[in-house]
Amino acid sequence: MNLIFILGTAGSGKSELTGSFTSWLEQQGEDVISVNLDPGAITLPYSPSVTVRDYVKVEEVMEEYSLGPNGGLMLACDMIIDVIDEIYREIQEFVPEVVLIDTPGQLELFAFRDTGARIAEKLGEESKAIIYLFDSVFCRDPLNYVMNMFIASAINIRFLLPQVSALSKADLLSEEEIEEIEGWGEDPLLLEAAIYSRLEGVDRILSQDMMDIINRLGLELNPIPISSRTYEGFSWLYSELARILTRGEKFTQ
Ligand SMILES: Nc1nc2c(ncn2[C@@H]2O[C@H](COP(=O)(O)OP(=O)(O)OP(=O)(O)O)[C@@H](O)[C@H]2O)c(=O)[nH]1
Ligand SMILES: [Mg+2]
Repeated sequence: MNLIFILGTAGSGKSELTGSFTSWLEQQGEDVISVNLDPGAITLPYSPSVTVRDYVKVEEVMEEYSLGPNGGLMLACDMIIDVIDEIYREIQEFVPEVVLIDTPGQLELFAFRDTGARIAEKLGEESKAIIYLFDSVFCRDPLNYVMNMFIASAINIRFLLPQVSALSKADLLSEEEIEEIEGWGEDPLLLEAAIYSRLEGVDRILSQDMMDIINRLGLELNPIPISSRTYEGFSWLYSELARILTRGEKFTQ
């Protein structure tokens, strides 16, 4: 079984990708299911095979513990740990080859508290990978692009799992904009030039320093442009995941 966690900042397109990539993989003949781990997702753009909301719902947690939306979501995310064994059992009943896992809207609650890493740990011996979404609408700005590199690196260090970056909602950008962002991924000098010409003051210094640190880590972060609307980039994303998880073979033999 191959578990693929989809992470990204709030609104970056995690849920849409979970739904659209599940359908797309089905069309490729893959035995795939989707799992929702966001206790706050009152509506979803897909029907998950397994959902944490059968066990933990943010609105009930808020009411029971008299918490606001953020406190409620924080506690609800922590509570996933208590039900992860049951969720895992439910997943196993499907005997899938690929499991796409949608994660909570607030990335930091999943990735930077204990929750995410402990969940990944609890899911045992399965092969695992992460898709990190760079939200393309924000990534037109080099400062935001570097911020995303920084978060992607932090996730990499935190989870220590193979990771693929994707530039979500690519249909919202022009071809030139996508090419520019792809260039930043391939050649740090192009990113540096964009930082220099488009940013000034603290933004410029911050971006440059962060970029230097990230580059020193030596991580491959070049995001693959994808769209859940047009399915652009899905073949590329698929082949990257297969390369990482199954040495390029199809998941379902
Ligand atoms: N044009 C376009 N819009 C997209 C795409 N993917 C997501 N969106 C839109 O972006 C918004 C956020 O998408 P979601 O999939 O809910 O993002 P998310 O990361 O799950 O959001 P939260 O869980 O609330 O943090 C929605 O309005 C989507 O319709 C895409 O590929 N293209
Ligand atoms: Mg979502």
